[in-house]
Amino acid sequence: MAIEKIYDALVVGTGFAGIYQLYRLVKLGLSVKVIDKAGGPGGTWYWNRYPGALSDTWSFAYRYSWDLEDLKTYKWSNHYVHGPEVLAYLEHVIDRHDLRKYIQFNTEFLGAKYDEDLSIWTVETTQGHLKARYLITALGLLNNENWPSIPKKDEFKGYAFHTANIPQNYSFKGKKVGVIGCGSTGIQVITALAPEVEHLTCFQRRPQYSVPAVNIPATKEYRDNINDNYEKIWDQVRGSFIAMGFKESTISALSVSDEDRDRIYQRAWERGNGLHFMFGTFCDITTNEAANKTAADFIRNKIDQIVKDPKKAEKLKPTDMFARRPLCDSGYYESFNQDNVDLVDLKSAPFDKFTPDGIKTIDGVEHKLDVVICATGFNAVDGSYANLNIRGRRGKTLKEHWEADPSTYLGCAVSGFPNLFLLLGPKSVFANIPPAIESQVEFLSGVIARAEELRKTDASGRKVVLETTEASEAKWRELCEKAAVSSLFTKTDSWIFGANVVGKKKSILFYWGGLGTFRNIIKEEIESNYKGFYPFLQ
Ligand code: NA7
Repeated sequence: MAIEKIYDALVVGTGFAGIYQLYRLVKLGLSVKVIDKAGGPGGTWYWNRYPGALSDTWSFAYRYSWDLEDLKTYKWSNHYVHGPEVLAYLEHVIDRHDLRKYIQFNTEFLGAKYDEDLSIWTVETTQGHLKARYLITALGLLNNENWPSIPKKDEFKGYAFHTANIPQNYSFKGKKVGVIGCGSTGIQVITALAPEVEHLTCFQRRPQYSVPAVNIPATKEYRDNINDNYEKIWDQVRGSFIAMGFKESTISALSVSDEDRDRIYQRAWERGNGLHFMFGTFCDITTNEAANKTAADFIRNKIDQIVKDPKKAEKLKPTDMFARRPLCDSGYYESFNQDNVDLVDLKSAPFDKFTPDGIKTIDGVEHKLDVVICATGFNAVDGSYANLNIRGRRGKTLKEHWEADPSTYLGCAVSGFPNLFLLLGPKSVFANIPPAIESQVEFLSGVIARAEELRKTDASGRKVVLETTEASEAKWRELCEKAAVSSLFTKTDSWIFGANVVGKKKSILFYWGGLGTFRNIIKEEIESNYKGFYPFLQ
């Protein structure tokens, strides 16, 4: 009988996190296997290929920082990157570093079981099982689709897609399209489809605040300036709060005159970027309700100015706080000036049911549709693990462990689940994704490197057991609670606190202390010889 291969490490996922983790583990000289349910790399970007998909971080900061030569030579054309460009970039990184040979696509991760005697994970996939000493899940924050429950879907003669799974050869041109949802995804889909479809019906439950993206071409001068300063730019990103490549404001919105405040908002509106508008203009928009109102009023006024039909403008204006993931767009509000774009306010007329020809709302109106796009978001963060059967010590499942709260240590380790590491697991830092991932990957690669060194020199043949404790988890939970307490995001329901899925308990899913502080915390952890994971060998 052939001896079954035991990999040193198995990584699940080939998005930004999985690819970089693979690169670092290979550099450590470990045998690594990567699996992905998709037919190609890209993770979130592989699946979310809806019309208009765009990263709303500026291009220069939406990439890896660890390959300076590539950073300075790889081409990007605009201030933001569209989905296909992100995919092409990740393919390029894989080829540049010869990583493809480690990856097995079309292989879905179903679950894993830890063997306490051997310190080995057995991983169940749709292509059979695999064994590894370390298991690293890079599943992404947004991979478990959230569908609206509208009765009688089977009766609808047209197609209904979720934005994370739109067939690539499907053309919306000339069709009657319904879009449900107006978060980051919905506003991008609506803006992209408005000019090409026969009719667009936008089903909106709670309106959101959006500012222009200003996705202009990157001139040679702009690019040269970034290239000349790239190291400094990344230093600033890593030390900042939201890590988006701009300096966060330190001025209160309430400390300046009305005229100055408006001038600052207007400048930010013209410069573009939702995150810059929220964090780069004033320091207290997300922490002080009065400051928040000044930003919300400014955007509400803009909606009034842009949208010609006052009834539509009224519906599009949010009344809650400006305290969800900030959005930016390339003409979202302007789309509603087109005759072929309608807005249905679901608060006054919720869904009744699907009909063979569309969707009926409870006011009796039947909205005739050829196709429905559900831009209804995800069961995010811990939701990425909701359908997996991961069993740690004594057969306890991750689901059981997270029943009261999705606890982790530093967003990446779970007590009772030795040698399992989560990239962007619950309570990871809330910040620009690539640098947040890099921080976690580098930290984990460091702890694994240290454990491997010890293992190799350990004469008694003990095994690596990298396991955090319940006490470390509890301390991290407390820190996450403290960091979140002042944020107005806690008072405005969204996926960020798990408040978007029917039946899901609200919880703290991110560390809100910022990337700079998070990096200081992991630096202390390293300097203490990884106290949260001690004793390494058992
Ligand atoms: P989001 O931000 O969760 O937005 C989902 C949208 O779908 C939002 O407008 C929801 O309305 C709406 N929704 C969800 N369920 C329903 C039902 N049942 N009926 C009507 N409308 C519904 O997801 P996105 O994909 O846009 O963005 C996720 C992240 O991706 C984003 O934050 C970026 O980080 C990238 P609601 O506001 O809850 O009333």
